[in-house]
Amino acid sequence: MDNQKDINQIKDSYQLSGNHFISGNFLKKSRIDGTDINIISQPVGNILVVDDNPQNLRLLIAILSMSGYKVRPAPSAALALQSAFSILPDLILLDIMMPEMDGYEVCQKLKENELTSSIPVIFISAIDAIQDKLKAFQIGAVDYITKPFQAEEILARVNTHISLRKTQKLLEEEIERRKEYEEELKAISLKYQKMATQDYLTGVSNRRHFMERAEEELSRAKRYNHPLTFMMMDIDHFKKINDTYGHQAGDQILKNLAVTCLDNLRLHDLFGRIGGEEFSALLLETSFSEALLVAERIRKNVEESLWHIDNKAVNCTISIGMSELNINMEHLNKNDDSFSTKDNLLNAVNKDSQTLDALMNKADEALYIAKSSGRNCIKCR
Ligand code: GH3
Ligand code: MG
Ligand code: MG
Repeated sequence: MDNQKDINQIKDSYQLSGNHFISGNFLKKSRIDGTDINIISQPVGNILVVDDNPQNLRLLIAILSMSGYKVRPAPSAALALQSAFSILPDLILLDIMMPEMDGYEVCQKLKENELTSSIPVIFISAIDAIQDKLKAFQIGAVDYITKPFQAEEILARVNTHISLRKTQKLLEEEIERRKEYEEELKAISLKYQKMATQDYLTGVSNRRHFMERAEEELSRAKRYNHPLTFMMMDIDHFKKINDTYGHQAGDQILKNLAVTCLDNLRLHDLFGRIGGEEFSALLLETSFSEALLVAERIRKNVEESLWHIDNKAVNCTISIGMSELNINMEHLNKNDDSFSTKDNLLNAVNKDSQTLDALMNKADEALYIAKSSGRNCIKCR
């Protein structure tokens, strides 16, 4: 094959159509409003051509450059790998038979690396055996062109794979954009969920969330006759603490108190800030006597804590009011004949009257008694 003649023919046919090739860029003549203007296009793709035969290399460069592709030649496998990793090409035309390392091995190395694995590789080889073609596809080639090749065939296949690659890249970018968007949405939704359920200052449940969860747990406890205790806590003379140490110190005390309470409750107990300096807890599966021990531990911990806020040692006390779900434990879940229908009915009526509001009111009454009994104490109703 007379390569120089081929190249000249390709150039001639290109110039006949009004286009010119200038050093890697693609000069296109256009006519707008009767005036000829030259448009220099960006390369339509970046192709690495690997062939140890200089004539083949020159011919392929000429064919591809003429179509506006930016072409990088690599006359050996080693240079091909070096070139591919330094600037990622959009496509690789790869000769199979080369000294030292053949095209298959080059392709395998590219496919093994995350950076280069998705670059389409077209084998271009004089080997025409089906086993070799199959091997090429098995190791990840997208196409196979046999030598001697036609310029039109090279261009048709390269154009197809370049445009497939572009579509694939666009899709990948779109998927990435959507993933980022979804992450953003998730973060925003989480933020609003937190805002809707958490107390802004202490991070514990806010009143609404606490009440919602408490309603659920109360109905579960009633259904399964499980014990449950409600606790209402209020900081003693908090107004005075604010007046003495400042509102910010007061805020810090609210945060510290929340931590102290959480430290003394079990993970599945409910806890929330239901008012300015009022916190509530719902102790699940907990009888009055057990809850009393927890309440006393919290009261004592708070009383004994000395919080250092703005270089000042501050302490406070709390009063606690408690109420329980009265489930009449001795009679329940017994298939015993002595447990009369009347007892059953009484128990049902009793449970129905024990709404969350009723429990809270009772705990509130107990808290009122604790305050009027000198504060820093626990009262039950
Ligand atoms: P008692 O022992 O009877 O409960 O007295 P008290 O002073 O704690 O109760 P009172 O209801 O008179 O005052 C509550 C104070 O709590 C007044 C209010 O400014 C303060 N407070 C409410 N919310 C916050 C808050 O978010 N931060 C701070 N620093 N103070 C708060
Ligand atoms: Mg108070
Ligand atoms: Mg109060």
